[in-house]
Amino acid sequence: MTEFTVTGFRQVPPFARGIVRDLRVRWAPEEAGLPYEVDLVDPSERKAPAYLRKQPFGMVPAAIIDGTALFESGAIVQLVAEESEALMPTETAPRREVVVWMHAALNTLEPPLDALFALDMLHGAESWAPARRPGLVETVRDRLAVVAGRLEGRAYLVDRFSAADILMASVLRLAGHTDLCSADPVLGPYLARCEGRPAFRAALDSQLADYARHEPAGA
Ligand SMILES: N[C@@H](CCC(=O)N[C@@H](CS)C(=O)NCC(=O)O)C(=O)O
Repeated sequence: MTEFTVTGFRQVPPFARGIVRDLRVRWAPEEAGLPYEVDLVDPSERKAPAYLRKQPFGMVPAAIIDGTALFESGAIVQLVAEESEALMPTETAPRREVVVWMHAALNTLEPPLDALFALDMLHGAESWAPARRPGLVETVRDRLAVVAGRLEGRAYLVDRFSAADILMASVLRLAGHTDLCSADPVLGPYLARCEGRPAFRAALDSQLADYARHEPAGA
């Protein structure tokens, strides 16, 4: 990989800062020690033809790797991980486990956690919200319990830090406005361990610095 550019939003509401999915895509090259550049898109331009050529759904993140336009945060993290043993073991069995846990994070944990995040941040005042929330929290708890079980006696999902932890920790951060992870004796320390990594701090700092640079005057 000689060229890696990540696209994130130029600005987002405060509740979404540190959550938007370009964070995980910045985190991966920080861990791998690979250089990357950031290219920001204004949210108002996300449906413009020029941006849709990079990300057909008009979302972030998008990325360019060696001239190829790519999208889907999980796919981008995986492609970066394939370049670095720091993120993807070379031995077959642990490599397969990393791929499984990457998909578990994206497909089994992220949907209910994202729904809870959206409910609490965007729809809390809707008449249907109080009826919807308990069932959603129960689903989230069930799935978090499986992750906690997997992490029992392990520092990371697959023996040592990998791309699976980038995705799982990024997804668990969606519950950061609740104590669902922080109060758990396994998930709380796991998330703190992941968030304490210098590469995570660098990725988060770079995302937050981009928002700060583009803060509207008088905000
Ligand atoms: N499955 C996609 C989801 C991307 C996504 O939901 N991005 C959000 C920001 S975190 C977005 O761009 N939302 C704007 C919109 O939906 O128009 C991925 O993981 O890349």
